[in-house]
Amino acid sequence: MASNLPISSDQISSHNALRIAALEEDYDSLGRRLGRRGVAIDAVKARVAKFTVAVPSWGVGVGGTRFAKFPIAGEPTNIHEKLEDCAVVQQLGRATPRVSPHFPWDWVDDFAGLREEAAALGLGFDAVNSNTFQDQPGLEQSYRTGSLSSTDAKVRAQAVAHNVACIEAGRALGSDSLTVWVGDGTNFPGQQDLGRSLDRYLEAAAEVYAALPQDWRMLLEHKMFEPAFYSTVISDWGSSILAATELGPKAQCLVDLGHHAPNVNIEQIVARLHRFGKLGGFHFNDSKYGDDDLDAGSINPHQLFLVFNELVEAERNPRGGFNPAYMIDQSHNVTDPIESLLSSAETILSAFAKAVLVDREALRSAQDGNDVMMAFQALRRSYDVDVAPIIAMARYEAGGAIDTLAMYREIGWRDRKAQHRKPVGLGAGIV
Ligand code: PSV
Ligand code: MN
Repeated sequence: MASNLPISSDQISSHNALRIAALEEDYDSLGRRLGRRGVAIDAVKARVAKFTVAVPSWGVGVGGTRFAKFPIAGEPTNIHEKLEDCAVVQQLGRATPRVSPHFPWDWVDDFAGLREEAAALGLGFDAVNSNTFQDQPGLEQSYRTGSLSSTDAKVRAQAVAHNVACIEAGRALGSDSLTVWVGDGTNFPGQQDLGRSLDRYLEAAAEVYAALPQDWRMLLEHKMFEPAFYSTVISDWGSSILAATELGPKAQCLVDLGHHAPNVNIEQIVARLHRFGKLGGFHFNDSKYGDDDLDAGSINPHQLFLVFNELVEAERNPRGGFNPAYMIDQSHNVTDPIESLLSSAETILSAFAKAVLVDREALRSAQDGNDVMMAFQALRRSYDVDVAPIIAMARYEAGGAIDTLAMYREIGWRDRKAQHRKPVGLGAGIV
C-alpha cells in the first residue's frame, strides 16, 4: 500500500543528526547509574519501545472551555484531516500508532476505505466510542433525558442501535472494542428512581453486549458527575464493575483518570479492578477539580506513576488476563493539540518507565516485613530517576524525532495546514 506519511524520513534524520551525540552521552551515563543498581537500561528501553497508547480522534481538535470554542487556524475539520494530525503525532513520537474514533463525529460511508487511508498514514484503529450524550441532526429521538437508561423504550432502542452500528463500523476499521460512556443521570432528587434507571441501563446494555463479536470487549466508562449533577447512572467504579459483571466476561471497566472524586485513590481502584479481571482500559488525562481533561500528568505526575506501578504489578501477575486499552483523553483550548499529545505521550511513557524501574523484589520484601520506609523508598528511588534519555532513545531507534516538540515547530505543520483547511466555526464547547 502506498505510504502517505506527512513527514519525510530525511527531515527526521537531519533533525536527529544534530542531537544524537548528546542523547548517546546522556543514555550511557544513565545506563551506568542504573547499572550500579542492577538495572539493565537496554531492557527498560525495550519495554518502553513496546508500550503504545491510542490517540482519540477528537484529541487533535482544539477543545474549548465548557462554554465556548476558540478555534485555531489549521485545526482539522473532519476525520481525514484528524488522521493526518494523528500521523504527525505518531511519526514524531512513535508511541501512538492507533486512533480511537468517536461516532457519529467520525462517521463516513466507507469504513474499509478509511482503514486503508489510516494505514497509508501509518495508523490503525483502537476502541470505537459511541455517543448517546448528544443529539445529532436527523435523530428521531432526543437524549435530553437519557439514552440507554431512558424511560422511553424508543430512546433506549435508538441508543442500542447506535452502539450496534458503532460495532459494525469498528469491525470494518479493524477495532476490537467498544467504549460506552453515557451521560445519563439526574439533576434533582426524586427526578428518577435510582434503582429502576440502573435496571433500564442494564437491560439496554445487555442488548449491545449481545451484538459484540466473539473476540470483542465492551468497555464501560464511569464518571462521577457531569452533565448530570445529582446522580449519574454509571457514576463510579463500583457501579461499573457491578454492571460489567452482570453483562458478562466480555464487559470490562474503563478508568478515565478525571472521572473520580477529588483525592480518590485511583491506583487502588486499578488494583481492585484487576483483581477481579475487570480492568479493561484507561483514558489518560489530568485534573485538579473535576473532569478537567488537562494534559496527562500535568497536575499530578506522581499519581500517574502510582497508577503505572499498579499496571506493572498487574502485568507481572496477570490473574488470567491483562490487556488494557490505553488512550489519551484530553481536551482544552490553550495549546496546539498536537503539541499536547506529544508531551502527554512522553509523560505517560516516563511514568511507565519509572514503574518498570521499581525493584519489585525489594518492594515485596519490604512490604512483607512491614519495613515501611524501605517500601516507600523502593517507589521513590524510581520515581526520582530522570528517564528522558530512555524514552528519547527508544523513540529515535523506532524512527521518531529525538526532540518531538522542537521538530514539530520546525516543520511548521499548523501554518501550512492553515493555508487550506477550512476554519472551524465557533459554537459548542468541549469536543
Ligand atoms: C466523557 O467525559 C469522556 O471522558 C468520554 O470518554 C467521552 O467519550 C469523551 O469524554 C468525549 O469527550
Ligand atoms: Mn474518557
